[in-house]
Amino acid sequence: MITDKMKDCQFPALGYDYSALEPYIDAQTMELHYTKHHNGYFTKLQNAVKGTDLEEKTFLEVLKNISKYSVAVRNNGGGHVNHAMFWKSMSANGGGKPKGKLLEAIENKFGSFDAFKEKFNSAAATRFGSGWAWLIVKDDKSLAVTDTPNQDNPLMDVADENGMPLLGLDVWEHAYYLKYQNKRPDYISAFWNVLDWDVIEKRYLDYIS
Ligand code: MN3
Repeated sequence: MITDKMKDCQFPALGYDYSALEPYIDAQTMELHYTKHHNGYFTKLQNAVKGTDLEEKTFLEVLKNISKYSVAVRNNGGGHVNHAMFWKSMSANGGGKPKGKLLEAIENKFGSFDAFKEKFNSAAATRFGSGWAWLIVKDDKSLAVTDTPNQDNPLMDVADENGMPLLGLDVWEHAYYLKYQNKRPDYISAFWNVLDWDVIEKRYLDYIS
């Protein structure tokens, strides 16, 4: 999707019912998040791109050079890409651990899967205000955990640490407040129960191959 031209950008299907991730993520939050928040970023991005030279560029080109573009393209381009990836990272049959090469890479980098979880949870819990926590693959193919403010992502040239995102967790209050109120750490713990590790591992294998 990030290698598509911006003019070919489509609003992606969610791929499951709003209630599919219950009890971890409630149906009302899913519906508002997808139809209002994500759709809002998507629509504003289309308006910002229409009739400009961005139409012929790919998401990847634009994100990697985001400092050259408007705040509207940064916020809504990031908002669209981040959410499109987020929905696909989750499944009603999710949870557990990755297998194979991704598990091996996680254990090599962080010591254990639990140590990785702890690092990711901490990045998500301590991200001040709105933003995202990430598992990324850097240019040297090593893994890292990082976080970004607002709708930035690690592909953007403005990010503290760059890499290809494998997994992102939305920690904006709109992602959890109806069910979890101020208890962001409870939402973060619940997230592990809906992760689709097959999808995440495929991103990793596609990127390193
Ligand atoms: Mn969101």
